[in-house]
Amino acid sequence: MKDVLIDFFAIEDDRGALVALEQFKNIPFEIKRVYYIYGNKKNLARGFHAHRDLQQILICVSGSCNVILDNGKEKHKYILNKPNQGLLVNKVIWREMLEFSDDCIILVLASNYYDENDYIRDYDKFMETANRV
Ligand code: T46
Repeated sequence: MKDVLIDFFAIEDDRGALVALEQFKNIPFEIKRVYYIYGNKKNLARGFHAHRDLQQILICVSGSCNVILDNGKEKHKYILNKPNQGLLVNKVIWREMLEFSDDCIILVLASNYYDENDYIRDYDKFMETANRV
């Protein structure tokens, strides 16, 4: 699994830093939905699913967390702890999010509207789909 961490340009000055996210510029898809996840319990993992078509970018804008990505052939653990870095999660990738810091806030940019039918929540079904793509 390569090229999934994207470093965003941060405009820094005496006041702090600013990162701008723009579709088809530093975000490789049309952004149709934005949501954020916060208040997570350190030991309660989230995710455990893949998406059939959805592409997303996860940005840990505060604190830190770990994300495991699995494409059916290999798994990789990413530490997200930089507000100017995004993790691109392509379609048909199993994801697990864990080890949240108390101040963790994950901002997610998504390529489509919420659709429960796009989720693959069963690992065996995910493997069948991953083996077909
Ligand atoms: C993903 C990871 C990173 C909605 O109603 N609208 C939404 O846009 C989303 C994302 C979720 N929901 C509902 C569905 C569930 O009843 O919110 C509840 C919690 O969602 P879920 O259990 O899927 O949360 P996570 O943290 O396991 O997964 C979420 C996204 O669902 C998923 O697409 O990739 O964050």
